Amino acid sequence: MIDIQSVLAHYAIQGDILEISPFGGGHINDTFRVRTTVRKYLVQRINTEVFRNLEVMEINLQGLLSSNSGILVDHLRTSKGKYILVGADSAWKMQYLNQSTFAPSVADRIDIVREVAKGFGEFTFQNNGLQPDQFAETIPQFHHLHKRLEQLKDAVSSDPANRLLSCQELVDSVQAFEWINERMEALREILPKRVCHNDTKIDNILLSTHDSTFKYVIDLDTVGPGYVLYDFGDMLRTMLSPTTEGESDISKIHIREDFYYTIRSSFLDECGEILTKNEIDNLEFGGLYMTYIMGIRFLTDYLNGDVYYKVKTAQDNFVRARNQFRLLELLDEFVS
Ligand code: GN1
Ligand code: MG
Repeated sequence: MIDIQSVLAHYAIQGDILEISPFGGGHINDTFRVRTTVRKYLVQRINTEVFRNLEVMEINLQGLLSSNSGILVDHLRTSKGKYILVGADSAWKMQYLNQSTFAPSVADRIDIVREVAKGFGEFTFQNNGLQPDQFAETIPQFHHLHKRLEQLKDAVSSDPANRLLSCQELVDSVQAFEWINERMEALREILPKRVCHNDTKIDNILLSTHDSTFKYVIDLDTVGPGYVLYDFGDMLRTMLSPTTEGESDISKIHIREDFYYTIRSSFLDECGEILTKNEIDNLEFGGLYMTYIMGIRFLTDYLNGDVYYKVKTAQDNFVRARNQFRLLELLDEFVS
């Protein structure tokens, strides 16, 4: 904790520190809650193995937060005026922790799903005025399926953790969906780039604890150029089924049609007017795209021996991948 105390000294926090405790369940960064005599904050250690270009992240944050009108949580700047504190062997950022809000983790209520979709719809609408070419990807080719397929193929051929036999069936199922990559390559020619969130899972919205209405969009690490179908797609991936990514009972994964219509109409009510016909026509395809890419990424990490996502057991990435491929099958039936 001494480490964190010295980080906090770079930000003008109010009050005396009473408590520092681990917070939330992201797969990549480490987040801590700081309680002082005056208020609460979140301080986050950025995983610099994953986010290697902190300058890009800083520029993106500055561009985004300066245009924010009320839907992004305020971040603190260091005494040098930066959002990101870059140390010798770690990097940090800090934001206010809003009282009376919560991040949903499972899509068990349709009113929650409506509010999450509304939040990301408003985010899309507000970012319409931003120039995507003034932002860059914090992780190069983050949602580039072709690259993700290559990474999987490398992991299959080198099998560094000796796990291929235990997931051969999943590996075989990847090929049947390679058409998703071809379709996306064609869409890149006709879809406009936007400043997107790029990680619109259900957990990345804060709702009011009083009435579960939308308050803030959070986790801005991956904000940068992208396509609206990425952001719409990740909502479908995480909200059509009432299960979490780590669900142990695969039979519980199913698609709720009414949730689908709610997500779509709530999102489009906020930003439909700024989207092109091509974007609107391909929103559902985004669900297939993001589910496929996440299945591939979890499977690749399983094969590589859990070097990217945090895990508690050696089966975690396998279960996550298996669940994504099950969801993908169901989604494919649903949209066709
Ligand atoms: C990671 O760490 P977290 O939960 O914000 C990942 C996303 C995945 C998500 C799956 C930088 O996000 O792409 O969709 O896990 N972020 C990164 O839960 O790889
Ligand atoms: Mg994230």
